[in-house]
Amino acid sequence: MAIERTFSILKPDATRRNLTGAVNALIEKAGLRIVAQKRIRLSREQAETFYGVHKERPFFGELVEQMTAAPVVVQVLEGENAIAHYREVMGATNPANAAPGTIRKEFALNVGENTVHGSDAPETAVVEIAQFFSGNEIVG
Ligand code: DAT
Ligand code: MG
Repeated sequence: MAIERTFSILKPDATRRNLTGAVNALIEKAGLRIVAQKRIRLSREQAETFYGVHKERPFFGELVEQMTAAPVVVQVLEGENAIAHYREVMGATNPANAAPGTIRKEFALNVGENTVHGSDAPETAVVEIAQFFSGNEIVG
């Protein structure tokens, strides 16, 4: 295994309910280091670009609406096997299927408002990090 970086978003349902610290506590308890973080409001264009892979899906419009409805916290997480590890810490996309102790089991409201995003592969992690952070904003 190697030290990796992955891209994370604390979604609007998290910031709205003041859960930034609670979610970060689970991230840090899992041994992932938050090496970059900022709170921003996504533009429609940013959300559409970010979730472009899903643009033909029936939930795309709702997804963009939800992601732009309130601030998000974008992050870079670092650690051993960080990409797959963070997916485990997040839990399944639908919180009904998420394992106990995962972020989505603890906090997600439903399959759309599911509290966090995490990259699904090394290639997507690189692209997603570059959409939101310049190299000197990431401090390992
Ligand atoms: P993940 O966020 O676990 O990587 P994904 O990439 O399949 O899941 O989907 C991206 C987001 O789109 C997901 O976090 C929430 C939304 N979404 C996915 N499936 C959905 C569905 N069936 N209904 C509503 N929103 C959905
Ligand atoms: Mg995904």
